[in-house]
Amino acid sequence: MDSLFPVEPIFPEGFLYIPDFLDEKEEQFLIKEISKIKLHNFIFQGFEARRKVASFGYDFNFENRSISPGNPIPTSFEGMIRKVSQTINLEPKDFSELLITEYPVGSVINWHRDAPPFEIIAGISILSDCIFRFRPHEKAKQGRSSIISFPIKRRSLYIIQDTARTEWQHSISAVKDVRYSITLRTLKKSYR
Ligand SMILES: O=C(O)CCC(=O)C(=O)O
Repeated sequence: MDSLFPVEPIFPEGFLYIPDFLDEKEEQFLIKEISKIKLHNFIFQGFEARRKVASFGYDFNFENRSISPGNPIPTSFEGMIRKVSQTINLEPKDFSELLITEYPVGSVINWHRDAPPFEIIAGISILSDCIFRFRPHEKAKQGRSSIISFPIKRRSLYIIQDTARTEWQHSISAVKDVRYSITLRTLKKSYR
């Protein structure tokens, strides 16, 4: 029987979701800072995705799967990085990479696990909501019934670590309105 009440999805272990992580003033500040940054089209295996990105701290090259030091993380993001790190008991310097992504209307991010050098992933949603999805990484476990799909609100924070990071893939369905995300990632010890 269908429930009259919305049922909270059961998130994979290691996934944390914090709605209203930013207040409206903090979001406006970040929108202004993002507007100062030149974003470029994301290229994966020779194909141009519709989303645009800019990365700082480290650059992961998706063509040869290598990592190299990148442009320094702009100081204007320090307050937000401090707030995220306090929330999950890390030091701001633990976040080695900051990625800004712009999703034009109708754009997606396909099923993936994040690049191997990175460990803990923190994602802040800006300007609009989206539908976030998880599915098992192991092919044999994949199927329609194994997809966990739920809304991620603008101004929220999510954290992906542990099993959610290693045993699950994530994706974002076509966005209805322009969305920005700020992704912070820590680097695994073996890559430092
Ligand atoms: O936009 C997001 O929140 C997800 C970003 C992501 O999964 C990625 O850049 O690998």
